[in-house]
Amino acid sequence: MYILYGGDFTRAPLVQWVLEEGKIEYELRKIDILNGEHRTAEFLAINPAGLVPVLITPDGDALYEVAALMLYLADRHQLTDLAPSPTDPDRGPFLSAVFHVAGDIQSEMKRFHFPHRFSLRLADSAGVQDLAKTLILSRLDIMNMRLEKRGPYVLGSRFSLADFYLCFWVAYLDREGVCLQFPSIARLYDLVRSRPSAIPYLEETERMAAAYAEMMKKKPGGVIA
Ligand SMILES: N[C@@H](CCC(=O)N[C@@H](CS)C(=O)NCC(=O)O)C(=O)O
Repeated sequence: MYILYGGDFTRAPLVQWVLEEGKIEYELRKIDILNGEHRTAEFLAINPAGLVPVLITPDGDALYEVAALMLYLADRHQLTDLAPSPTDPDRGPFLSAVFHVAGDIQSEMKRFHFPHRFSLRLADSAGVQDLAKTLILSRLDIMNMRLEKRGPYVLGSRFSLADFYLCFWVAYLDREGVCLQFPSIARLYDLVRSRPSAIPYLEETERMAAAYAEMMKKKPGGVIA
């Protein structure tokens, strides 16, 4: 059986959603990152980087990097409705979208949520957060143009985990603002959010995003050091 280390205010729900879509058995072990559980000796022995999520496979490997976990599970369990197989012509555009979200959107979300780590002075934090948001919006603008030309999903008429991945980060951002500004992303968000398996995850993510934004207001010096 798989073991997933995840928890609130993490991106682990992305992996949980794939596990549940694939009806794959797993045990969830919650790590409370607000209370620093990701930095305990016990967790660092599992992932020395001190980052969540981590997936322990039935073979005993400890895998990390959320995009890798989603792709690994989809490939390993042949969930071709979530990830086109390596010989499918859609595989290239699919990988391209997944890596774009991982490398260019998700990484800026880290700066958006942890601006204090990228600021030499506390006073610079708000500017770092604004800059991260501006960069994310410029990338969503391009995504929006692509969806406008060839939507409604990232792969045209075919849903894939790339859509859920993108929507997860939209849910963690200023969702309403993004949807107003980018109609094709709004349409995608509505479509993904209407999928029964996605509803609880996106709703929960919307709640987490609102709660995290409140915490950031109260602790401008950083919710997590
Ligand atoms: N590149 C990694 C980043 C993982 C990551 O940053 N996880 C966050 C939770 S979503 C975390 O563990 N944060 C704790 C921290 O940064 O101290 C991935 O995509 O899986």
